[in-house]
Amino acid sequence: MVTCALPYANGPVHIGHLAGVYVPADIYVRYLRMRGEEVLYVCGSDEHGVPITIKARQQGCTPQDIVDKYHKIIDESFKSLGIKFDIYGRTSSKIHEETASEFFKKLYDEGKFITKESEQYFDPEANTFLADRYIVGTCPKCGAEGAYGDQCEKCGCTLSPEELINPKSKLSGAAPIKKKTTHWYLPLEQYEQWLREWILEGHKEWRPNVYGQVKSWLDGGLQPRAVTRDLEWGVPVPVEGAEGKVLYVWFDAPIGYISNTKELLPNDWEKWWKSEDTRLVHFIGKDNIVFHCIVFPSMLKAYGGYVLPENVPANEFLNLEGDKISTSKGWAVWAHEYVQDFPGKEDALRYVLTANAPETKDNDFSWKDFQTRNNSELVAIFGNFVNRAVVLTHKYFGGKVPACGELQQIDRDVLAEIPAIRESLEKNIENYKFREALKDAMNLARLGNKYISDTEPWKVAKTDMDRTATILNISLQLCASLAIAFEPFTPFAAERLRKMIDSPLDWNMLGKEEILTPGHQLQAAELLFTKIEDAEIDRQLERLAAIRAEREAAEKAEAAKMVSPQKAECSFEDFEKMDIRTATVLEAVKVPKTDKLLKLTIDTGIDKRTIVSGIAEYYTPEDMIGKQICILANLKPRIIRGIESHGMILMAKQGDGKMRFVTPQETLANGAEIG
Ligand code: B3M
Ligand code: ZN
Repeated sequence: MVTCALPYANGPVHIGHLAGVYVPADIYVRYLRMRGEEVLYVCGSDEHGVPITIKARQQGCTPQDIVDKYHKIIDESFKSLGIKFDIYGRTSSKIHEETASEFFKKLYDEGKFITKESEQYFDPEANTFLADRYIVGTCPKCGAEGAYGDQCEKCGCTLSPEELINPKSKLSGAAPIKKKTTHWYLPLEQYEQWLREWILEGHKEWRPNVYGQVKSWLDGGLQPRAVTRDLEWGVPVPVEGAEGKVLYVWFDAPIGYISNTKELLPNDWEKWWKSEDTRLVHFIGKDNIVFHCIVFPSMLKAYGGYVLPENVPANEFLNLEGDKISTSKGWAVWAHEYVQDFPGKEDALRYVLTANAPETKDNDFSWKDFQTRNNSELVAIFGNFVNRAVVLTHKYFGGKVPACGELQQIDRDVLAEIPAIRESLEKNIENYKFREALKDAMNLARLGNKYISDTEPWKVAKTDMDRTATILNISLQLCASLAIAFEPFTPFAAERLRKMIDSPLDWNMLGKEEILTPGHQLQAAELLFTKIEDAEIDRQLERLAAIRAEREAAEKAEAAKMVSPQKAECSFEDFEKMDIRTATVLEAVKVPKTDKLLKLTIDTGIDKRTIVSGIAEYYTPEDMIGKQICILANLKPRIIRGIESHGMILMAKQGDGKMRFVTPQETLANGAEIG
């Protein structure tokens, strides 16, 4: 039973999701299937939760409209990338509501929950409780407006609504008040000891990032977790007196794995969840670890009779061109856009996301690396080898697999390497090390490519057809092995290859010396992979550059509004000491060898003098000449870069650091006093 985290149906999936969860799971499942394991591969959309209701409100539609839209987009992107679930269900389905409801009810009836009364924010105008996301205000940490009650998206800090400055309801704009409400909680602390034994003692083989996160949660001590919310969108709490309450999205979503199984196999689902020989594996991203390793297992344990995960191979995050992927900032490569922009190159994305998978640490996706890996690995090694073997077989043997003659040392050496590669590939996949496994598969292609380059059958053919036959036979057997080894990673190319050489899909054949029998007819040669040109990459980079520029402009505009705090008090006498006057710039030149300094000759009405000012970043000398400005005339002269500066130009400086000189509303006589 293999599950993938249910994507939130409030946006499309991007390469971070693919690399973190769906591509590795798909590799694993395809591998198990080839090995003859009985596998059920389940996913679906997570269609509840507050962000979906917020998006609906913003777009003036219902939450159902939102999830209908994204469910379809996500489902199609998975299909187009060859990620083949047995079912891609949804948590707004009837069967899910029934299943989640029944799950809650049983725990409720058996007294597995506790209730707690707490004070929650309430919108007195909209007459409804407010989820943290529905409260916005000023971030206490960075001063940004529009920070949410749970998080500031600007500086990324975690918040609670209490911390927001000037909190407002997103619904009505009213200031929220606190109101008492009662919720059901799963007392996780009761499961702590059991979790310790099951995971910390029993699953030391889990990935260090997963094991470590679980350990730190357990060491920190578990608290009761609310499993209900005051909200309208979700599975209604099936208890009298719970009107206006729904199951918390993180309570119902993992039950989605079960309800989606039920949807597919109404009469046969239980064996996948309740029989002792079921192995359950959850593929997730690192932000979901606590829910899959602590909360959901505790729910299953409380319910009783369910199997627990054998492993939870969570990945770290994938960045994009050095920056964190962000849906709200548009900083992403969307799966559905990729398949449109690179038709026929689904495998290239799967390949690169696996080669770069963030299995042990966060990793970066860059378009240049994508291009290089496609062109110099898939095309130049794997594709090139297969193409040479098949084309030469057509050329010399009418497309029929030639017979293998007597082996030479170089043949024996190549054949001797294959079993170890296969063994390593299997071990790596079984241990969820998909990057390493892909390297193994690629090593097999490398082996073939080197073999055909070293033996040069196109030259041998001029003198020795028997030897040519042997070389091509060995090469074609390797191609057949590659079609098996690459099926989990690049399934489209693997299938094309199998069709081209008409070879079987059977893991047990991998590495065998006679997968294809002599005389066996090949189909016409077809390129397995094609090059990606610079222009295609440049187009993607330009798109990202535009997004980055837009974001930076927005950030600057935001920063410009920020106001520095007021300085310490000064006395009227302090102020009176300053002689501030109007003056006109007569001449302006850049101070040599500096970026920021202008040397200005100023008519102050009193005299003509020199002032050196750090405004060259904002004004050219030509901008300044003839401008009336304000100066602090009696500032003690200072030597700046060898020039005596006699006074200071008054500048207004805004939050983004931009400076503007201050000029009187209408032109005045020079030397007019300001105060
Ligand atoms: N939808 C969170 C996420 O996409 C959530 C996963 C649910 S798995 C049961 O990160
Ligand atoms: Zn902030």
